[in-house]
Amino acid sequence: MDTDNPSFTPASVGTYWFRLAVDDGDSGTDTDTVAVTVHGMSPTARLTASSSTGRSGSSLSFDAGSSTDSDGTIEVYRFDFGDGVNESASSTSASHTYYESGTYTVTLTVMDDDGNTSSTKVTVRILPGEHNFLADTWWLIAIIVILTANVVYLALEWRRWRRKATEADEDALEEQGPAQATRKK
Ligand SMILES: [Ca+2]
Repeated sequence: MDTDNPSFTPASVGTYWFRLAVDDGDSGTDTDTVAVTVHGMSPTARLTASSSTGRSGSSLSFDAGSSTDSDGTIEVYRFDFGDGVNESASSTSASHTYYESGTYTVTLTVMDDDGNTSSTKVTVRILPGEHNFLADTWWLIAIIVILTANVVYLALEWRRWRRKATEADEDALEEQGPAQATRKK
């Protein structure tokens, strides 16, 4: 190549040797050699969570399917869920259940067929597990219902007893004579 600034586009991964030879046209020559290792293009990791928030005890799913490698293929998807659990797979998705509330950083690392890696992160917030009001408080509701039924029963009994007592009083007064009954009333 007869130029000061030659360029070369490697077609594949590997080590390339470049040799420079100079000649001053007057029997003066020299050469130099340089090695260049071509690693290939790094992949691009892309990660999405099915939801940015979740409940403890419920599963969240993660999708790495839009990750790319411009000059090859992605061989390994490694999901680190941020709670000490991770999994490596050739599948582009993973699901995970968190058992404690908090904020977790999920890291996806992808590796291409040349061994190049790339990472990305998403953050998910885990809230305490969902509580069912009736399931949690049925015993309290039962006590309130029983107490209320008792109070209503006692109130009705007391009214019936009062009515009976009043009727008995009236009967007693009528026996004593209408004059006295009128006066008492
Ligand atoms: Ca690549």
